[in-house]
Amino acid sequence: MFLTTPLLSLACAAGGLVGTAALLAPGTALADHQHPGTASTHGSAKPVAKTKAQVAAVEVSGAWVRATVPGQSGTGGFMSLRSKDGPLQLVGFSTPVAGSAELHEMAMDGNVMRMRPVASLDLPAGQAVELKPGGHHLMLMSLKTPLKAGASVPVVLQLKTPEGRVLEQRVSVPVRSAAPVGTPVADTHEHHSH
Ligand SMILES: [Cu+2]
Repeated sequence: MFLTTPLLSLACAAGGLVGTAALLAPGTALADHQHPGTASTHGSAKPVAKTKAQVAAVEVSGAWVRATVPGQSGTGGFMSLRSKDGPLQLVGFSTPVAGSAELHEMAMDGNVMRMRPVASLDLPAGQAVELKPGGHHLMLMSLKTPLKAGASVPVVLQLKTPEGRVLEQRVSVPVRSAAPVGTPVADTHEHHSH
């Protein structure tokens, strides 16, 4: 078992970056992530009832999760999301393969790219919002199993309506060693192709 997480490989996995350290303190973000008013649907580890996961409030395309290398305990998930009707907010996600799941963004801090947790991501109606290397991404941490290219990962997206209701949408996300051709990548130093 590899219990320690090299922070550098975390940053690499999520952002396709090289040579920058991610100043991420695992666990510190969780406090930001609690929504006391919507506690009932916000548990990330709970299995989701089938009837509840039937909503397809957003159109998902180009979804992928970056494959891991031995010893790597965290990785990034990417996709394009388009809310079909009204505006929604992506407020979190869950997956059985990760002990911890957060929404992250990557941003320049001086001349260093860092990633940090965000509480939500706006999905304006009818507009594609990209989760991509170098930008916003799903952060899968404390992975329970290595993720091999060719496998797929079940992910449940948590989508909040303007009324404050949280919908859950299930997506099967393929594991890939690199971004699918034609999908947006903010950072040009895409380098890992194990
Ligand atoms: Cu991240």
